[in-house]
Amino acid sequence: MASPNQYRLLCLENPLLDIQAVGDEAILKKYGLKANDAILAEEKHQGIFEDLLNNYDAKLIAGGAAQNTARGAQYLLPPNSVVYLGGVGDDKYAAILQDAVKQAGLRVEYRVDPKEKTGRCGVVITGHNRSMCTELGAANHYDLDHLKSPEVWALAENAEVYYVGGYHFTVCPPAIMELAKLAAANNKPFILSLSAPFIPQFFKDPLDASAPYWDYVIGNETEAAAYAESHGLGITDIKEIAKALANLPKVNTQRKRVAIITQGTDPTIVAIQGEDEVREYQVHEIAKEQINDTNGAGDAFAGGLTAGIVEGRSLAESINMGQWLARLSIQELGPSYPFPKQAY
Ligand code: 26A
Repeated sequence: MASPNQYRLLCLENPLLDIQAVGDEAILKKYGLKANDAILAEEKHQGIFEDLLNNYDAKLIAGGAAQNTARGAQYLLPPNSVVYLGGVGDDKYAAILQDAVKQAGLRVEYRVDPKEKTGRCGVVITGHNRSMCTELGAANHYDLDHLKSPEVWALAENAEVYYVGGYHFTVCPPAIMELAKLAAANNKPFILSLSAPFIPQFFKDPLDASAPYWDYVIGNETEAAAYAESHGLGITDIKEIAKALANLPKVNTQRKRVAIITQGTDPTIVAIQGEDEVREYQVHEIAKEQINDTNGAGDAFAGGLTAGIVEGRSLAESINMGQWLARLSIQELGPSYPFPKQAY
């Protein structure tokens, strides 16, 4: 059971094990992948996981975008602050995830599927690009029954902030809507990440159904552009897209919506509902040779930002916490954070 000041942040999405390797043009071409993208695996991608493991010296790293964010937020918050929900299998990959979240001090409430395998994400690094190809497996079987089970729902009711990864729109939109409505009914912040261009493109309807509940919406420049295009906004300027997102209709009128668009090393754009001025925040610079890989940089940013929101810090400070954690994460292999912990 959770006491009122525990597990203040509840996150939901797809727990995955990343099979990450430095790749080359040949492997991108073989599987028809773009250098920088995130997609769901189709039939033609089936061999990629073995290929990465056998021929590219791939590493197994805990992943799943919002699970990375949850570990990141817990990194900055007091012990027992964050709980994460998603679906896994009963296998050695789930055991690796359990170990990683234990080290991070993240509480997980997994729906364990006895028949399905834990989801995998093939990550091909080329330079500063990463191409991700996901087979959701057991993560695809997350359901409302799990969220509504008494222990899990008690954690949801007890939480003060909600973070949902947009990738979950491919899995269980009703679970997202339950959390969104719970947040609005209690005037608690609901944070949504757009996650990848294919979400606004191909999961537009469930995404739009959740939009009135977003208190914070986070994306990068390509996700923002994909949103604008799939919604026929007729704009390409990132600041204008951020404004459009901030000013979509909103259910909980006690909070102004904040739209946050990251742009790699370019400044982070922030638009606030009803405000004309769009703010810009510089990223924390780092020498190129200090970068390990940028896989998970956006998730780390969201983790730091969300930790700031949980602690009731100002928007500027929360964004700074996001930039700080992203800078730490890109120095690690994959979506990871340095241990022993560094202090913010
Ligand atoms: C449904 N899809 C495609 C996904 C993902 C995903 N997490 C959840 N659902 N595709 C890639 N990822 C995760 O994104 C992280 C980097 O931002 C990868 O597991 C990786 O850790």
